[in-house]
Amino acid sequence: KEQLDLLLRESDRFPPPHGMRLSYGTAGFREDASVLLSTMYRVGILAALRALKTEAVIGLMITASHNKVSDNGVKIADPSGGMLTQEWEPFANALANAPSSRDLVRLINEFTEKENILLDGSKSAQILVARDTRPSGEVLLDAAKNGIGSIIGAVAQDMGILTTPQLHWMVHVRNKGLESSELNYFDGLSNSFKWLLDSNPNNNELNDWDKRLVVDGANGVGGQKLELLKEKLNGLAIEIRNSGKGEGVLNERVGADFVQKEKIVPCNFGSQDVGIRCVSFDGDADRLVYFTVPSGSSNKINLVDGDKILSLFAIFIKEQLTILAARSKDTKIAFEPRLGVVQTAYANGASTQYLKDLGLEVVLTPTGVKYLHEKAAEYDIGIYFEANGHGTVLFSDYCISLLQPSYLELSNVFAGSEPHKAALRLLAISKLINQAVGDALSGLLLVEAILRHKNWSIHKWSELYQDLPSRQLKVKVVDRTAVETSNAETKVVKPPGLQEAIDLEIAKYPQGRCFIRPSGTEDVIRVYAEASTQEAADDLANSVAKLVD
Ligand code: NG1
Ligand code: ZN
Repeated sequence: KEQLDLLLRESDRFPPPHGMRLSYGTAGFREDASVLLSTMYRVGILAALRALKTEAVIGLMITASHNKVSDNGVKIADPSGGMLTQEWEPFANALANAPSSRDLVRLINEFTEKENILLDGSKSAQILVARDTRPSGEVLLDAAKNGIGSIIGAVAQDMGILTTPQLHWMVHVRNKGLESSELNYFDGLSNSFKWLLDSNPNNNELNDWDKRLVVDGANGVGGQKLELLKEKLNGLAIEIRNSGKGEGVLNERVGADFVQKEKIVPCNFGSQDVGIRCVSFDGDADRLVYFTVPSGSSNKINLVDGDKILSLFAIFIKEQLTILAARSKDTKIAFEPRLGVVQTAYANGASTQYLKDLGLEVVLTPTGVKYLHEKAAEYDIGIYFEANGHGTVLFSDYCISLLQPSYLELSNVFAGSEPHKAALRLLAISKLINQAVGDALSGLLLVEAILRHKNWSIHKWSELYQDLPSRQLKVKVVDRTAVETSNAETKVVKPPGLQEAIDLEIAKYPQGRCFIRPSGTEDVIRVYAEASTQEAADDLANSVAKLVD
């Protein structure tokens, strides 16, 4: 009774917007910030219920990532630090769209009964909440805290301004009973980075590798956090631009999304950066792409995207596994870790071919980290990346246990031997790279450590394979749900006849590949096309966009 009164009273303060259908998409709820108050409140409730149900710490992150500064959004981190289980998404949608407080309370009642969640205050629940640097974040965070406070026993712990992956990491380690402060996060990154650099046999003969690195912080939280982390790093000369402290606007002509989609220099980059290794984060620092500025007067860049980051990680990890597998006959390890690579249909076709030619197992999943992550977790070591720069490397607990020095020793893999070093490098990678979600800060450090190991310039790295020319477009539509797809989004199944029409277009272009899908974060249909020349890729994308219109 007390609980129901509290819910009714509080939720009356956060009426939902009229005539809107909210949907928990690929990255939670995302809309113009002005309509999100009730959604935040309700997602606060959702997080509290999830914490009660799982009896674990849950995360609630307020961000709209690479979207424009006037947008905002909210997503939940499950106990593992990964995305909210898909099983709860329908309930999330129902909650966000409940027309009145009475409907809301009825929904909560039904759902908690079905899920056996006790609302009598007999259990406590903890939710870590954080936000990115968007100005709307503060008020929205308060609404979310109100939602959490509307469930008796649930307590919000405000972590302040964080990158999305920092919050996911905190949830992940907190549920393992480990220390989870921001300082712990920075220490973990800097220590494992140092360890990887020190384990480099070629440490003294650097030539191609350049210490200088220029970072585009998208005027968001990533640049600010890197300023702090930088103090703990040796061996890198990092310059941060678009840190959010100056005039620039979040994600406006800056950041990973802009750089990857437009393939032109972000603001405050230009001829002074020719040939230097540059990297762009997105607005909440869960994505990164590298690039270089070529000489000449054009504003084009050479993009080194998520597919190439994935390829670099895959090469290095595979090399370590090969060294480990070449251990002497009297070792007792009978373990050959299964390495898998996960991409989406947006991966450049040349990258998929390259990875397969390396002998790697490559799988495609639909867009959205939740799908990639889930697939990658099936391997002992699973590497996933979206072309846009979101990705990470997952190590199974079993794999990590076999890389421990104590286990290696027991198995006659002795300190100082090459297999021992390779195992410890893999262990350092598992500590460096975020195990919960893609993370621009840890991704950057792993790229840097590997380039240094291999003594590669960014140019050398970029030449691993030549990207096929591609074009991405978005088409504004009234109802994006009219398009349905299958086969990891590569085939349209609804409306009928559309796929056949797309196939006819594709057939006109050598090396042509094209697919469309409804965006999970914007009211658009996305079109992706690849072909042997840029002109052909543009034409193919444009003609398929016309079919959608
Ligand atoms: P949608 O809007 O569903 O395409 C975009 C990205 C995803 C992912 C999410 C979450 C593209 C083509 N899509 O999803 O990869 O990053 O945002 O931020 O880049
Ligand atoms: Zn992001």
